[in-house]
Amino acid sequence: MSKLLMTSPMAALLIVCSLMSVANADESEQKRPNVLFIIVDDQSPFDLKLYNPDSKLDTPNIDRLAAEGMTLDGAYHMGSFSGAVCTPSRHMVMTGRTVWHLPIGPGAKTCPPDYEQYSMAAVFNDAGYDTMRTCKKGNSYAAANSQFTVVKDATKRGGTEETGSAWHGKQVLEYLNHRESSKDEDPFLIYFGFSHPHDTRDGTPELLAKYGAVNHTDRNNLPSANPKQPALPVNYLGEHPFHHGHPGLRDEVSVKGVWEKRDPQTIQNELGREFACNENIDIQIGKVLKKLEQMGELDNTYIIYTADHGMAIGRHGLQGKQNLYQHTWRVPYIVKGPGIEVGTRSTGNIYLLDSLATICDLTGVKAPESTEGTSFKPVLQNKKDTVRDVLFGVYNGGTKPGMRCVKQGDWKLIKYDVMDGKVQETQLFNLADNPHEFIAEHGKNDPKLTDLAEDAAYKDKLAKMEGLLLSEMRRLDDPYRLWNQPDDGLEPPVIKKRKNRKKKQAAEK
Ligand SMILES: [Ca+2]
Ligand SMILES: [Ca+2]
Repeated sequence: MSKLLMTSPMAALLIVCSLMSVANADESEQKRPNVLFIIVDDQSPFDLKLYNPDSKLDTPNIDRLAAEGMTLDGAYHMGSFSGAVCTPSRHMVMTGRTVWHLPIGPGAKTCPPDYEQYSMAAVFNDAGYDTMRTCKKGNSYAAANSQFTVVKDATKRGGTEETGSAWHGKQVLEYLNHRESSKDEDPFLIYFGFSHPHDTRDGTPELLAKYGAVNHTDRNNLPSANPKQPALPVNYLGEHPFHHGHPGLRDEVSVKGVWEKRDPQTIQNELGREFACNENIDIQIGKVLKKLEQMGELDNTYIIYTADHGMAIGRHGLQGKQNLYQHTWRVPYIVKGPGIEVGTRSTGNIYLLDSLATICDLTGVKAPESTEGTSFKPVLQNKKDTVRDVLFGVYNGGTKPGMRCVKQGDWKLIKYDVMDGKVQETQLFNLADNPHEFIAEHGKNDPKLTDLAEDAAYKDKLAKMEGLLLSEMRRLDDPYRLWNQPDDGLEPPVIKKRKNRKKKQAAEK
């Protein structure tokens, strides 16, 4: 056989050609995909038209990502044991660890001391990627952030190019320009974070005017009503029917422009500010997409768009991120990139903490063994609709044991055990019938559009969801139990008082 091939010129040509095509295939395989991970600070998915068709927010570039990729409807963050919800959330993004197994908080003992060596940038550096980040500073995982080769972090919540979201965009554009001029061919991981729409929501003058809002600073007077402002959220309330459990919480009492006010004028103005900040973020994303396109890198880049958690701003009478309603527990999540079918939508049932396992899976980078996240690549490839059946959430940065929720299918249970036993509340929702989680105070006069926990017809469903919640708390090493759960012999963690807390809070105002 080999003798025949050696003596036949045609066969020799065929061999050369086939070797060349193998070499070409190798070359294209070696061009590994890039990752652009976009994360905004404090954004409800329901701000976006993608998740709420009634929204008047314009985000053409985020819409483009969705049109060219997949939108996930069931994306959640697992929660927080701190009033600074950002902090555990960003630790989960960086490590893929579950909330009670983070290198901070009650789970610190489950992690080796140098845990940043297993975090996002460290993993991608080891795999030969160039890593760069820009984001706000603080309430984050500093040691993991410093693993990025290029770090351009600063908190930018102003209304100008230099003091606002454009600054973060500029850092990414400068980094890409530098790669281009130095002909750097290594794949990159860029963590493109923003400081907005987190308060203070100082928008640019043009975008504030578009959404009829002002950067309101006068505590003694209300901002003017303006027909250009966003409408009140569908589940707006003037107050929450019972205490949320965190007295003096900054987000509920001292955000500039809102304070403790929940009247329509204050809320609509603040939503206008939020939208102005959101659209400004979208403009910066547009500039980066254009640059990637011009460099010929856009089609070889996985682009993720998400937020560290959602936000209330008037929904259910709340202002902050310290609750477990859908507007705040859920996050926006869009992925575009090679192999993801354009314009698709999926449930997913993902956590933010699955991000690391997933970007590793998509790029062929080995995920650290300590990650507890699940890759949802099969969802992105339309092979599966979900990666898990049950979702768990916690907020207990205030009084203990705090709030918990669990969701399975259309059913969701939220429990509140706060204010030293003075508030012990249970809510049961069917999200297919009642997606906005209307409660009695919304006065909908429809037996389906309310909290069903007190309705005897759902007694069995309630018991099942209570059982699911307890099993998730046990599975995830939740160190607390609620009033109507067995104590399991647990000793709740001792919470260290933070020094200079009062001084720090005063400074944040
Ligand atoms: Ca945040
Ligand atoms: Ca390089």
